[in-house]
Amino acid sequence: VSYADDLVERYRTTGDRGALARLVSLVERDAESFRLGRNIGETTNEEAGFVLGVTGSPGAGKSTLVDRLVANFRAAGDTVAVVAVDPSSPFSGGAILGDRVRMQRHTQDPGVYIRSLASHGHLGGLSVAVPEVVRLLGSLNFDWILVETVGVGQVEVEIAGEADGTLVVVNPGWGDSIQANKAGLMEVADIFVINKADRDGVRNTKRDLENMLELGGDSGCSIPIVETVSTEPRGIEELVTEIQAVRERLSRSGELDERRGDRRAREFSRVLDGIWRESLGEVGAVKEMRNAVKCGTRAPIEAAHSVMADVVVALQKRLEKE
Ligand SMILES: Nc1nc2c(ncn2[C@@H]2O[C@H](COP(=O)(O)OP(=O)(O)O)[C@@H](O)[C@H]2O)c(=O)[nH]1
Ligand SMILES: [Mg+2]
Repeated sequence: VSYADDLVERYRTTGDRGALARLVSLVERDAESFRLGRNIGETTNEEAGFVLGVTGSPGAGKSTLVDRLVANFRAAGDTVAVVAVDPSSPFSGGAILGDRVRMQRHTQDPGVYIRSLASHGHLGGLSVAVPEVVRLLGSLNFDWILVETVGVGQVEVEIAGEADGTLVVVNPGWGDSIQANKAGLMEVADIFVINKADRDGVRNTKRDLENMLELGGDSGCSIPIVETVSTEPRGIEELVTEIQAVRERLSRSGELDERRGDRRAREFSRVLDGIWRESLGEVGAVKEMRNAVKCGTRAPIEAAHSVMADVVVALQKRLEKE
């Protein structure tokens, strides 16, 4: 039994928080080794819990809202894990610290687990650790896994795409802000939340959202728009009702399984790309080719295709032998 399996067992039997924290750290450090080192048959729909992405601009009130959602889910007897993803960008200065403070009241609750993670992997793209940690928490019988991300760039929106369902949090006046990756957010939203609805401009923002959704061709399957004031709180129960409805609908229609399948396929491709790039880079002929490109004796595109053609031929020969 591996160290990781031992920790899983310890957490499952005794609820040992230290074991859980160490598990997540293992995954964060090296998600691939963690997965490779495990022999439990976790292959397909192992996630029991629903992964809810919560995304939006910095300061939109995501953490305050997540804190309210946690309280609401707990009151209903559900267990909740929260993953706050640090975009490691200039936007995030102090954000994670703020998140901790805003969710502090739940840290003593054994039914709640809160953790922050970095969004960027060693190659700069989406970290393999985020989906793997989410999958781990899902397999540990948390009913809800809330993933808070800042919806500013492509990678952040990609993380939202890793969820079973996604809340996009905006504020009144959102239409004027240029910080958010709007097109990306429209694509991933299952529910729009207009938070800080205690401020002016709620009606305009709602109309803007409706227009954008219509332009995006979503008039057929209407995406709910819920108004909240997380600080009071106001609108949280309505939001939870909508979240439950989305979960129900996705589950019943089979779309949940489909999304999870797509997610696994994407992760497979991402990991394969990485392994492929790393192993090919170590081959002598590829190193020579890279040098030739550097010196200008070969053109980058032509050289890449040439390497690829050689690899395919070599692979085919080997497969024919077997
Ligand atoms: N007026 C008002 N302020 C809010 C509301 N929700 C959150 N805030 C405040 O907005 C600030 C940023 O909130 P936070 O949850 O950290 O935003 P995040 O960066 O999206 O996680 C904090 O000072 C909150 O108290 C709301 O509904 N109304
Ligand atoms: Mg936050």
